[in-house]
Amino acid sequence: MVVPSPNPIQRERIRNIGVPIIDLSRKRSQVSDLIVKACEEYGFFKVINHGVSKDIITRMEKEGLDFFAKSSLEKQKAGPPNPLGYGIKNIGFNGDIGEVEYLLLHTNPLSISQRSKSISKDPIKFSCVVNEYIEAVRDLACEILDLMAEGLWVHDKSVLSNFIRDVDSDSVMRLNHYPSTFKDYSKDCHINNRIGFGEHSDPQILTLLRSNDVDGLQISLEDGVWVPVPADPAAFCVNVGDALQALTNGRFVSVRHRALANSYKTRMSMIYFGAPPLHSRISPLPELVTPQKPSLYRSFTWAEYKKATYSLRLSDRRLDLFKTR
Ligand code: GA4
Repeated sequence: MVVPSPNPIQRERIRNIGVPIIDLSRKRSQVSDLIVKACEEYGFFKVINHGVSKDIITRMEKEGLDFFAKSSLEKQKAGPPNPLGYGIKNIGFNGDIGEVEYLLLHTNPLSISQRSKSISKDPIKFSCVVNEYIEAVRDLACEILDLMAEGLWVHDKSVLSNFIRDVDSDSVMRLNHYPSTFKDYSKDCHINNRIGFGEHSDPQILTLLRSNDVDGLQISLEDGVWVPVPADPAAFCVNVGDALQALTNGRFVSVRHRALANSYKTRMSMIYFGAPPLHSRISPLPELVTPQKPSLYRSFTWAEYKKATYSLRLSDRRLDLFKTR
């Protein structure tokens, strides 16, 4: 069975009017329908009026910028990324490279407090700010997952959010810093469209990304067609991850995306990846499996999926390994 892909009319629409922007302050039933539609068509949408305070976002952004402004020697103290910690250019363990430096953190407060010592001169403040941001963004992710469950008419409305609410959730938070690629060779100005973070899908359930006012993110609607997602610091970009594609039996699409480092300005994104606990089992929700639409994926634990993820390259279609046929 083939995973649904957008038809030419949908593709034209997204090219002309851009990615769906969903106002969370609208009527709940309308919002859940719009979210389901966006996840089926694109696996991607933006949310506005999301309720995450500007203050929390600004404080997190400042901690990130302060960290990346440090000397390379200072930053290396928070590395190497194994896979958590500070990394530069190298992504994962299998030779993927990008024009990016990053900080990858587990969302567990204990892990954050331990890591902060090598990240900030004021580790207590750093942990507080990060924990506060993660809590706010996790709440938003849970709300979105509940809206999805409502729109999908599944029996247990918390079945999706429970995975990331769990104290043992394996969720991670990433700060990506893409330095400007503008070079002024006196009269000659070069702007390179270098790949900051190459094409991939996110392995987890749901991703919430917020960036500063600098473009770079692109989503792929089908192989070779890239749609730029204009930066919008007031919005969160939300995308379906592989685990949610499996849970919805392929109804939602885990969107392939990438980031370009092609700007005069430096881009920084702050990304929350909502994941299940390692021992959690992922299999298509029973309501979404019917004789007409049998299970597309076999059941797997998040630990199993993560192991497969890290054994492959960034752009590999790892969910294919878990197909039933
Ligand atoms: C992509 C999504 C998240 O950023 C991430 C990435 C992870 C990493 O940077 O360590 C991976 C990548 C991501 C997928 C394939 C593997 C693992 C790098 C890589 C080559 C933190 C994640 O969970 O998967």
